[in-house]
Amino acid sequence: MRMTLCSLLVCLSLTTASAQMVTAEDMAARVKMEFLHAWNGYKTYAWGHDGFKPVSKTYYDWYGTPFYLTAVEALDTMTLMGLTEEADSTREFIATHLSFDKDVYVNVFEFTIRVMGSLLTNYQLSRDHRLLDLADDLGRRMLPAFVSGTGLPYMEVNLKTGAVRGELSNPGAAGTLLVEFGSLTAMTGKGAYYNSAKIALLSLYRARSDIGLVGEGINVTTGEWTKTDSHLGAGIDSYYEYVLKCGYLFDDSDCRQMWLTHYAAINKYLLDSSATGYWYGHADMNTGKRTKTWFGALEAYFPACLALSGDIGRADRLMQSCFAMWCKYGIEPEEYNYVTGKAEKPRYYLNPEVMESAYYLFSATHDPVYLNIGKVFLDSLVTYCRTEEGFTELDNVVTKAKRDRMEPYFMAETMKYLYLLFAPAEVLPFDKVIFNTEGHPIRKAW
Ligand code: DMJ
Repeated sequence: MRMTLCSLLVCLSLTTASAQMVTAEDMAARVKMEFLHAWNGYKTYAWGHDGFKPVSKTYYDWYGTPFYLTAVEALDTMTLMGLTEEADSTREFIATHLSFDKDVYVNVFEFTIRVMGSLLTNYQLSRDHRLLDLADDLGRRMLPAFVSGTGLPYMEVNLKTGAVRGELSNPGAAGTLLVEFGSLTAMTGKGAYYNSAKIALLSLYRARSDIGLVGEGINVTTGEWTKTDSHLGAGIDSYYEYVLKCGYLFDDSDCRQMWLTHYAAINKYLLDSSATGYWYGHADMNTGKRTKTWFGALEAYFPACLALSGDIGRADRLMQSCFAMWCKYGIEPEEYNYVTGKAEKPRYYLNPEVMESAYYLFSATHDPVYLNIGKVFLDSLVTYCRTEEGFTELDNVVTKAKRDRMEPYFMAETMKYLYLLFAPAEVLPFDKVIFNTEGHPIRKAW
């Protein structure tokens, strides 16, 4: 990685000296300790609930009734960290308490990536069949969501009745299901799962514009685009990620072709190699005309995709930009205007994407610069987001004003990717797994 920007040099010079004194082993141990800090806070104040509010030291549930999201999401991270007793007791709790027989509407995308994804990974890690049975039960209850006329799933499904709602969706929600639903088919032999998610993915692909881009809003009953802004961020991001990953995970030639089409369009219309660096901005999906010069925390997953696709050069250049964006305020904003240098959405929700990209790039290149970058990320999290009992989101990366929420993905992704970056490669053979978009690794060994 070439350090070309002043802020990178400043940021790195502050860290390189100290990074040289700490080994990757020390760093892995530090990440594990910080994970336990957050986990113990959750266990003390929010056990039996979805999420932890680390400032007020209480809990929250997404739907009034708990699905134990933090415990579900943290489980494979604990196993990978070697926290075996903690993982075993948590798995037992989940297997005996988690139930989907509830009269609530849940978000199909979120329950797929967070809950089904974790159940599948943890089934593979433990061979505890109860987890696969739970994933199968959840999948069966979510299948009615796909009956929309276009094959694109409704946003929400009632787990008990199968009733659906939410016609206004987006590619991220409708097209980020095949890693999990396809794996569920491979593990259970029930073809409906793969087919439903694949049809949804194909419907999105067919709805792409003439120049090969997708927008950020689509109606699942008509297939009409409701928002035509195109970018790599919220509402679109993991659609591209799953097109790429499903090509590898399932040897799916449709997905491989879809990735190539989108990859060319993304590099033609979204790539913005401006005076301030190498970025991917926004453009209208039909005309390709630039609409915004924004890039942010969620888009920071894209260096990982580029690295996975074999494009290390672009991955590395974009990672430099991500790191410059991080260094600007000492922590990254949700949306950053790379032309004006201002945070357009200054919040930081403990997002993991930039750590994920550092891990992919280190795994692909073994260049220690990514370890130094990872150390900066951890130091920033500890400096700005750590509370007495956990870690919290920031309302504003400029003022560092804190919110009162620790999202479960902090345990599934942010801490896991940092740990894997520093841990010995044997902890998880990188080339044998595909991570779902929530950081749950799925091994292609059905
Ligand atoms: C996670 O829930 C998933 O990674 C999702 O794909 C989008 N990003 C959030 C965390 O930032």
